[in-house]
Amino acid sequence: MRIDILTIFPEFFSVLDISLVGKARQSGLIELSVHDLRDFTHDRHRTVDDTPYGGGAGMVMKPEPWGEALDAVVDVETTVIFPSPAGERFTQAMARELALAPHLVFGCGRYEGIDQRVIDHTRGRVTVREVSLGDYVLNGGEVAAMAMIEAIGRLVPGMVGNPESLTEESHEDGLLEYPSYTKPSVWRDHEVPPVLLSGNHGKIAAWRHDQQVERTRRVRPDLLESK
Ligand code: 6GU
Repeated sequence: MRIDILTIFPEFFSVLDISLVGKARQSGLIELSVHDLRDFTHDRHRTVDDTPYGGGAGMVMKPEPWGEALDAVVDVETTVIFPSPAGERFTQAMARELALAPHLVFGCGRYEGIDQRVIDHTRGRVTVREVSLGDYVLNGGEVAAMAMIEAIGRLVPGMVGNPESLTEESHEDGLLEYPSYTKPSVWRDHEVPPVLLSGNHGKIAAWRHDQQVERTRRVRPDLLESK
């Protein structure tokens, strides 16, 4: 998979050199490039923003640098993702789908957003998704893009040592994960649930499923309604 990131904060993404995504890059499974949006400006101050038409607070990112930057990285098989609190909700299902894409471009906006014509124009040429992590506001798309890249990157075929650890985790089956324990069997007077020491694999599987349902009902009842 190829990933291009467009941002005015390229140094933000140096953390991708470490972590699982860093290993995927070393092995060639993921080919990731970060581009400075200001390299696509032509004025002395490398201006990327301007005041909004119609008035209002904050600044809007100008269309011209975005147009040139996208022209430089987008081709026919590209999916362009614009992280935005006004986008559709990012989910595990979306991560699974995007992990199969040959080429992702993340357009990281700052300030009050990108001139809407950039998104509309790009949508006329390739697949475009405006995607939000959740119902809260970040200062820009960089942290959101990083979270999405980690969620997508670990699902790229060939990525994780043990594929079973992918199917058993939270959200893969629409439920939260069951609690996990390791040695010692008693720690500060807290015992490991005895069923896990029983050696009865049928009972263990049933207990874990009950824990998943109970935990989901308690903290995320919304996930049960959509099942
Ligand atoms: Cl994708 N961007 C911004 N700026 N804020 C967010 C978000 C994205 N997702 C949640 N909050």
